[in-house]
Amino acid sequence: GIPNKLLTLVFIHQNSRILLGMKKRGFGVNRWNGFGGKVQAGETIMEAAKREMLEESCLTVNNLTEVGRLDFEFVGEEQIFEVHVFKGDQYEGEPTETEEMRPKWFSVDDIPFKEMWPDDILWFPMLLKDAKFNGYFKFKGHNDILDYTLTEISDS
Ligand code: 6U4
Ligand code: NA
Ligand code: NA
Repeated sequence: GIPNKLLTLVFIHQNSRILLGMKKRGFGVNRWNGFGGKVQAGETIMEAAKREMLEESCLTVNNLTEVGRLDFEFVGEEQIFEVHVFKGDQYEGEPTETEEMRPKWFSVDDIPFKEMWPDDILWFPMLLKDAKFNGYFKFKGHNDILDYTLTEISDS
């Protein structure tokens, strides 16, 4: 088959707050999301995560760690989206609106799941408690999850 499409998804999570961005164009438009995008030729996935974070929110994150991997199949599309999820809590700069994203801090008790990708509510509890996770989601269109698997990975 064809190689997976590699994507990054980055969250800044500090205690009771998490930074999300309203996607203003392209894939996932009008949804609150993490920051990220396609991995380019010649860069590592970590480098891509940092670059997209800076491009989309004007922040440099100093302590990103990879916490999850999520594979997405969209019915009718051959290519699997392989999303590498990162989080960090130390950054430089001020969250700034860009052409692609409007950043906003949310309380972890008030995350706008109804305006997010429908898989997010399933794995956010793991993200917020600093667990690591692997998932697979089969979507019909951009709203309906037909099948999924989700596994929390223990560090020990
Ligand atoms: P560019 O080239 O920037 O115009 P675009 O089509 O806007 O590309 P891009 O690069 O922002 O897409 O990448 C899509 C983003 O959406 C990545 O950060 C991964 C993320 N994403 C994709 N499926 C997702 C899903 N089901 N749940 C989720 N994030 C998802 O939370
Ligand atoms: Na992007
Ligand atoms: Na992109």
